[in-house]
Amino acid sequence: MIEILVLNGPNLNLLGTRQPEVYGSTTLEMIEESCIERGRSLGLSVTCQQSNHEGALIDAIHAARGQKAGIVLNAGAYTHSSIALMDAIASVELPTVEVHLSNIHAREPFRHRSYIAPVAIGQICGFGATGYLLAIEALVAHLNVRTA
Ligand code: CA2
Repeated sequence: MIEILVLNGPNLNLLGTRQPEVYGSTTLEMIEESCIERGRSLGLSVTCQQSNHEGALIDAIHAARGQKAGIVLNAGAYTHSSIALMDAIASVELPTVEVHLSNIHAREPFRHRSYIAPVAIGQICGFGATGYLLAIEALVAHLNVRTA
């Protein structure tokens, strides 16, 4: 079975508890469950991980090499700062869809730059939790997986 990794970065474990006006009221656990369910309906196995630590995210990306068909990544604020994460994505050569709950381009200028975008196959932002499901579908389309 095709397997994909849904990887979330710093502070996203707090989803649904604070700043609902920016990030919505859906918890990370609910998002992960919906990703697993969407994967199931598409005939994919979805594994979800979250870390607040840059190195742990890099380790998860490295571990995905040869094990997963692709990655859905919300790198949180590391999106705007981490050349190390960019290098990790580039090094594993796995198709990666960048996701953000908020529309980073409509926010502060420092959020407009993404170090992930140049090494991702595409970016989905501004659609809240639905963005993760759109990202899974985009990844499936990219992989040309036959859907169930
Ligand atoms: O919109 C997104 O998904 C972001 O990746 C979220 C990051 C932010 O730094 C990016 O610019 C855009 C922040 C995640 C913080 O999540 C929280 C959730 C609840 C309460 C506080 C923070």
